[in-house]
Amino acid sequence: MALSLPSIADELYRHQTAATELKKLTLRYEGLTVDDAYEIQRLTMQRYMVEGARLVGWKMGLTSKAKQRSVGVDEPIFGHLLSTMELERPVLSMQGLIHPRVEPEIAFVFRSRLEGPNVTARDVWLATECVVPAVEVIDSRYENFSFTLVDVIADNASSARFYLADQAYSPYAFRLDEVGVVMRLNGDVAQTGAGAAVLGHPVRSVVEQVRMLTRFGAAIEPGMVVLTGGITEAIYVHPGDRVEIAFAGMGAIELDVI
Ligand code: 0L1
Ligand code: MG
Repeated sequence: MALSLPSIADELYRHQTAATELKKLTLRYEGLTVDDAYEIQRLTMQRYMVEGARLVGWKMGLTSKAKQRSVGVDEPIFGHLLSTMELERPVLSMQGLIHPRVEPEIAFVFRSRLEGPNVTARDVWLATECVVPAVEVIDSRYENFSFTLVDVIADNASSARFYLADQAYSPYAFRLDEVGVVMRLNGDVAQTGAGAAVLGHPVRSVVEQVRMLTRFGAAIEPGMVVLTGGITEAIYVHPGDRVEIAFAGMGAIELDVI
């Protein structure tokens, strides 16, 4: 089928807003590249912004070796975070979602702009206002949560919802690579992990985020949030579930699914 990136973006937007699955783009459109996929992602997100959503930050995906292996890649990807994706309370409604999964993350919130190909971890620390425990809800719009790299980038890196805990912390309070996480589903331990699962250290994820954004002429702006990536594997959730995520030394998030 002939490639029209705006019409593919239109198709994705329709499936995202209607919460309906679609067949992988790469099965239907030959020759789609990673750059095409980021352009589809940008065009899709623009649709939401024209309707009033605000760009509030970025998310890094495929930041753990396990996730990279599952897609057969060795580098992370990124997506947009919109104001409409942010949960004000730790309550996740299944409305508008297909087959959501949740994963614990550490979010960075920025006080100053970060851009450029040569950004370092030191630049990231200087620009960081605080770090916050977070939960990301991912929800691939593809059938069976199955995709290639190009498909998932076009689908905004499976981004669906996110929640930041009420309490923020100084970025210097803890070694973020050593922060341990225990995620329980309805009282049973479902996943455990540590911050080091995120590219070795969550700050590396922000460095990568800035470098990748630079390629596309974008930046981290003051006030923005970056979700650095899953500390554990994501787990499927269903109505009635309660997910408790304990971040050692950083409190806990209790998320109810309705
Ligand atoms: O946040 C993530 O790491 C998800 C990236 C996309 C892959 C997936 O949906 O599992
Ligand atoms: Mg994630």
